[in-house]
Amino acid sequence: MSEIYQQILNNIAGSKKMFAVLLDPDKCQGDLLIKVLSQFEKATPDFIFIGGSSMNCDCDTLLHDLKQFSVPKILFPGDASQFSPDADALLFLSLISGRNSDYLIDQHVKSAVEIKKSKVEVIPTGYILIDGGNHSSVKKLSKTEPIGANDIKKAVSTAIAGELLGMKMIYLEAGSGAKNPVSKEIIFNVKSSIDIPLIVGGGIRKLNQLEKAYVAGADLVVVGNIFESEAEKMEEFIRVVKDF
Ligand code: 1GP
Repeated sequence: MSEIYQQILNNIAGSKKMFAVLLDPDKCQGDLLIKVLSQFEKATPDFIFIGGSSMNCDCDTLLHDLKQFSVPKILFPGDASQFSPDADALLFLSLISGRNSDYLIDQHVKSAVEIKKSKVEVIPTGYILIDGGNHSSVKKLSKTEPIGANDIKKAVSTAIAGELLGMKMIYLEAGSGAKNPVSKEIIFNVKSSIDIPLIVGGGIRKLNQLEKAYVAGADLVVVGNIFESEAEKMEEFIRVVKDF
């Protein structure tokens, strides 16, 4: 079964840009959860990504809270413990910009049997951390160095390596709350070099940054941080994508 991946491919074939809201289960509780749910009543993104950076992040409860919405819920896990059989799909992320075996293959080995037994759609994704101008939690937790913000050559060859290894998508990540989102030059050059879908996220908090990422070649943009303080902005972000 690869329904969600097929949906992504179909959207790209139809020149439809996609938008995902990232929810961190550690934060999306209480008042914030109420605000998010009321936003989803007004407008829904193409996908809801769920994942966080803490070890005890409870994805199951948040998936349960979001059950009423038919939007596909995709796990974007910080580690193996964040797998939930209740999700629609899982980004099986390998941090190919880093050289820490834990995030290249070890977390995958830990969760493989449980994932295989479940009905969750698995989308192998090459995860590439690009310097976002501050210390991201991905950098801290993975203990890896990001690719330089202007190092187009390395970003491109890393993305191509991921594609050649059989990964089905590439995710260019500046880190949640990044000072600088991934540059349009990196997005454009990576997109031009691969034949698989391109996801971009990290530090996008304004509509013009969202538009820039799409114009440069992002197929799917992920935004999380800004909605934690300004959940009401979600509707206008979703409108931009629909009008794009
Ligand atoms: C982080 O790419 C996502 O993993 C989203 O980043 O939280 O900065 O929007 P923000």
